[in-house]
Amino acid sequence: MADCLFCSIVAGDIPADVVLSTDTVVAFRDIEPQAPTHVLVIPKVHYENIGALGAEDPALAGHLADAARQVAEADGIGDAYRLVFNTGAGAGQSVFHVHGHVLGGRDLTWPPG
Ligand code: DGP
Repeated sequence: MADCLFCSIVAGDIPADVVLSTDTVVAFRDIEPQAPTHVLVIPKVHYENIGALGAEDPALAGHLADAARQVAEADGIGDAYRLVFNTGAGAGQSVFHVHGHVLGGRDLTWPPG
């Protein structure tokens, strides 16, 4: 999609620290990490948010969840990590290409702020 930051990362036009790439999913380290592990998992195809992805391609949403598991296990946090999808500007979403934040490597409090 034109003018989409994460589509540009998928295309290789903007560099990223990619930790996993499959036929359908890419995972790369967040540029503003909030935890020792902070990786974004995204589908290569553009969907605005997790609601749109889940409604239109639930199998791909499952691939995203499995990519998060693989990333967490590779970083040694497979037993304790958080997978967050900010959905909508009011919930903190700033990039409107669906992405799951894989967070871990420190104590994660609840409820989140
Ligand atoms: P959200 O606020 O949930 O939409 O999360 C967007 C995340 O994207 C935020 O944690 C920072 C990250 N981010 C923004 N621009 C870039 C970038 O150019 N490269 C990388 N790796 N991460 C980015």
